[in-house]
Amino acid sequence: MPSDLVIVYHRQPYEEVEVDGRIELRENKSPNGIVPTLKSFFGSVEHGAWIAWKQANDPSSPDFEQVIDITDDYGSYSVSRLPLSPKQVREFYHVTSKEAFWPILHGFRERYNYDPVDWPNFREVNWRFAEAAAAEAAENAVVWVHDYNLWLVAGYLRKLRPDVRIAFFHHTPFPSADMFNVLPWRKEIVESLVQCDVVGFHIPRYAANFVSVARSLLDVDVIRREQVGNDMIFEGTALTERSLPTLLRCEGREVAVSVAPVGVDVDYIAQCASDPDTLRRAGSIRTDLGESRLILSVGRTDYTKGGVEQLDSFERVLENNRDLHGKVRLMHVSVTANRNMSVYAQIQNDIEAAAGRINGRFGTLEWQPVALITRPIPFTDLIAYYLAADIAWITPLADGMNLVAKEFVATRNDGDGVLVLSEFAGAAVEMGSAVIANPFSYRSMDEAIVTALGMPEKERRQRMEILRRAVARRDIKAWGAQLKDEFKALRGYAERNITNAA
Ligand code: GDG
Repeated sequence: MPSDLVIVYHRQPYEEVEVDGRIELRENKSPNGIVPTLKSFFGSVEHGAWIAWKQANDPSSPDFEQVIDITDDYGSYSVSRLPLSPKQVREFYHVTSKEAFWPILHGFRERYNYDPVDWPNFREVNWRFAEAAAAEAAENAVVWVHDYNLWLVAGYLRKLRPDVRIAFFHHTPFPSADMFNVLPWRKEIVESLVQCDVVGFHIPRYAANFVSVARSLLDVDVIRREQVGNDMIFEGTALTERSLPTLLRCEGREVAVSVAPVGVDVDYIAQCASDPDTLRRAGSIRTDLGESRLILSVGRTDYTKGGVEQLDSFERVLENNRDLHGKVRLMHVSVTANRNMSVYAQIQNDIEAAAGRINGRFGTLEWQPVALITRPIPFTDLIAYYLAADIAWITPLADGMNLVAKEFVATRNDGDGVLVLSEFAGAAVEMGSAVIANPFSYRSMDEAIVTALGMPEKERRQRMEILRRAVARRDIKAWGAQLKDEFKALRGYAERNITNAA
């Protein structure tokens, strides 16, 4: 059945669990997160489709059905699973996306690895996503493509289906032309993106960077420019942008540029945070801590998340503040996503080495300054730690948004707790009332955590109140509502584009 909304996202919209030798499809354990929100869009269309990949040893004859139909609480939709060989997955995802694009998107030119990229494979995989989307889309459907590993889908899809409206959302930062243009495929990527009707980003800076990149490579006219709202301007923070182009004309088409900062499910988190079991769990964590204060740091193991730099800062703080010995503990949750990638294995080793060094230098039988956790913690337990913590210390070197910072704030219905946040997390433009730190400066990092530890209760509560308002204002429901409005507005651009092309 043709679909009015086709979501193209590399992951499947459920978890596959093996039960007695058979694969069962289960809802993602936690309703918090991006996948349930995307699925909720299916509730507003008659039929939806989701395109993802699934590894197959022999993609020409996969041992699974390629298209399955699902009807659940979210609506009725089909899921196309593109069979990719292990080699295709490695080349497309681990090499091209993670070794070449990821470092450039996050501003790490020195980590960029161009040589092993198999560009024809990247094109082929993107082409197959586009073909699958084209096969599922009803006439004039909205096709919503997510993230940089599917950059070429937009251009291919436009060739296959000139009638559809294409929206693209970036979950990562988007760098300036000086950084982005390191990619030798830059023009091909941008030529694809300008075939969209709307290209979306978390914050104005990334959107403005995208436009500067497009202007460096193609003839682009800015036909609308808008001021950024006050709720996304925090004086002096690194990612604040005051105005941005929101409508472009390029190659005879109109392309809207949108800013939609993703949020968290505030209602669900608040409900978890007031659950008696969670409160008991948080209470027992606090009891175990005794007089010690808890600093919590949570993130995937990735050099962009700044885990090593944070541990180094903690080491300096302990070295320079003997009065903190025995009185503060850092729980550093760093979950490895890709164990088979050498770059992540290296970071994991560096984090383990730093934690071990700090515990060895300062720890005693009674007091271990760092508790390093490398396995995923169930979400409800994570909420209990957010509740029990005195400080959330979130200091990525670069991060599209950072949902951990928002989750911590959404959890704190007690109104207390301090957020120390990197000014290079997209979330910082909405959360300027956090203690803002620059992770590239030892002094800024160390002072921020010392300030947070010494902050009087009144100030903690004042800051938390402002943060909670900001997080509630742009929660995941607001994100969904904004995007639904944008999809309605797409009709205008798309129709003008179709007329212009005819
Ligand atoms: C990308 C962008 C952007 C982490 N450890 C555990 C755990 N988590 C959950 C957190 C949070 C999620 O993982 C991490 O989200 P982030 O936003 O912080 O980071 P990325 O994974 O890098 O996501 C990012 C995001 O896309 C959305 O657009 O914000 O900038 O890089 O929800 O809670 N969850 C559980 N146990 C853990 O140990 N259950």
